[in-house]
Amino acid sequence: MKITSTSCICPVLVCLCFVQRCYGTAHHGSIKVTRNQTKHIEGETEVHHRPKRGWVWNQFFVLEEHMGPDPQYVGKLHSNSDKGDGSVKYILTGEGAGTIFIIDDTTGDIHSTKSLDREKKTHYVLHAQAIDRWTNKPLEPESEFIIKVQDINDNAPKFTDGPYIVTVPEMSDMGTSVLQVTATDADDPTYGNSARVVYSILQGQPYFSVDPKTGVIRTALHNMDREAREHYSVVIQAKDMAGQVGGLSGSTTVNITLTDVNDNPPRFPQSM
Ligand SMILES: [Ca+2]
Ligand SMILES: [Ca+2]
Ligand SMILES: [Ca+2]
Ligand SMILES: [Ca+2]
Repeated sequence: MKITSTSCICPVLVCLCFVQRCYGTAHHGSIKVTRNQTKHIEGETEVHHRPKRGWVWNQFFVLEEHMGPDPQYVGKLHSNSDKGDGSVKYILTGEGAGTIFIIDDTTGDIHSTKSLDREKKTHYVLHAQAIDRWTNKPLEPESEFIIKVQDINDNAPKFTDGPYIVTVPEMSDMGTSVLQVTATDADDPTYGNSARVVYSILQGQPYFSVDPKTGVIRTALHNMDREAREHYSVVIQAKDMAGQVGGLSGSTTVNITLTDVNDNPPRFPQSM
């Protein structure tokens, strides 16, 4: 919270009403939070932080990749001095103000007019002002807040290093590590399972296996004989949503060649 006004004579209360968007549902709850109070004690400014009751109070949320025909509702600014007679004018400045984010200067309602991409920009920093429409005097100290772009799962995992070419000695013990593959997912790793990747093997069983969590590929048989078969084409899949149905997936090919060990004693051709 940044308080830019230096002319606080008495404790000022600013109420910002926030509509909290619950992930993945159309449910809206609302929360009204009282802002920090500033008071002067012997010429010094002391800021008291109130408990936030588990809500991140100075954030709005807007869902990314919104495709609807109408602007998306973001939230509402509200000043305690607003009696509903239209004398309070709300002003929005900062990132995307007036272009992406439009405010109704009477009601304080903020809408997003464009489809946003969280993978390009995760949040916008804006400033809210409430002024008297007739005198242009500020009714509240200007305050900073954030509009956070809420993630949806719109990026499949990708193997940026593949395809891979590796070797493993023939006759290796079962469970010998061959290679670790890694898929990256551009979605938000801090929320939900949109970027939580699980690995599986699509092709290459029963000779090889992959660890679902680490992506480590191992030999799954012993006695794999180069003289019987030398090349294996293993296909590994990475699926987000922790591997659940509906997750997005990407795959890569791992070309594995068994290298020779000296396991065939020389034999003389038998003469008839
Ligand atoms: Ca996106
Ligand atoms: Ca994803
Ligand atoms: Ca996303
Ligand atoms: Ca050999």
